[in-house]
Amino acid sequence: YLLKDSASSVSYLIPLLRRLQENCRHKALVVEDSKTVRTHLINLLERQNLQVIAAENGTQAIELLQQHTNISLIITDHDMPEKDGITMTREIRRNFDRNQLAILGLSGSSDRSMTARFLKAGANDFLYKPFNQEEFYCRIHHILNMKDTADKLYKMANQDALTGLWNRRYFFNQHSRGTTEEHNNIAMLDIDFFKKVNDNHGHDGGDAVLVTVAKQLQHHFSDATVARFGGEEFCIQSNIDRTIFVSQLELVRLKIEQLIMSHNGTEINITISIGASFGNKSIDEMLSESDARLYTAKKNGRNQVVW
Ligand code: GH3
Ligand code: MG
Ligand code: MG
Ligand code: MG
Ligand code: MG
Repeated sequence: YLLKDSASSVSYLIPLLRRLQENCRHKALVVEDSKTVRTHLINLLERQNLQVIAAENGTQAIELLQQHTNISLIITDHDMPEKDGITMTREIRRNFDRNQLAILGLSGSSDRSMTARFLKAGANDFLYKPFNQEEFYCRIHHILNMKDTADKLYKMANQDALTGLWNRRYFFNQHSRGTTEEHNNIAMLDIDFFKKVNDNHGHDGGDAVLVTVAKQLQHHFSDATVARFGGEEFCIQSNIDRTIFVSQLELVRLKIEQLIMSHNGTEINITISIGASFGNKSIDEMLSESDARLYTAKKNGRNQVVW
């Protein structure tokens, strides 16, 4: 059915088909006051296997944006009652950048400055109506490929490749500005005698342990930021009450102590040491306090929480 409308060009069929298989997940929001054009746009996008929702003006679109968290693309008209496309684009850009949420502007206006005005307001791209269907598809796919690349780069820059946890960079970007939250807790965790795990079970065994510990931390601290700082060292930032936080740390310490992991038919037992810090101090202060307490935990025999 792709060929039906685009028989004149074969060159972009391959990326189109690849997207069809890989990316059923992209959700698009069509914003257009004309029912005929809206229906046509929805139809074109659904044929590319995109999930589509629609709004009749900018105000409605912003409401939908608050209800749906996973919209990757907005296709918007300019002239609409209540809120026009350029005003809406400018408002959206206060909360979402071009990589988080792509916007393609459309307009049937004869005003040739429309392209520049949309782009300056923050649109990723613009097309005059009526448009050539192939050009529309090419631009949509270009925008979505850029978004996929941006998502991939974001992951590579902020996630730990082995465990899938956040990395140090993400942690500092998130928390260096301080917090306005009532409760602010930091914990530094370090696996005890991890070098021995590598020596006894190989680097693969060590890696498997890191993945298991990461899973445990994610499970026990699902509302917190859990990061791998490097090697066998992890950091948790949480905004819950401090007594609850300490009991969660004790619980995960005990859970890991009791856990019997198996690697290539042999059992691996490990323990972890933890240092925690609380209050609304700077992130640097809290980290060095946690680190000092982690050192105390190691010195006092490991497998314990110091706070
Ligand atoms: P302590 O109880 O004092 O923390 O002793 P330790 O042996 O855990 O600490 P040490 O810092 O001496 O050793 C950490 C080891 O972690 C050394 C390094 O080879 C290993 N390591 C670091 N990153 C990785 C990794 O990604 N995978 C594996 N398998 N090992 C790693
Ligand atoms: Mg209109
Ligand atoms: Mg060490
Ligand atoms: Mg260690
Ligand atoms: Mg260490």
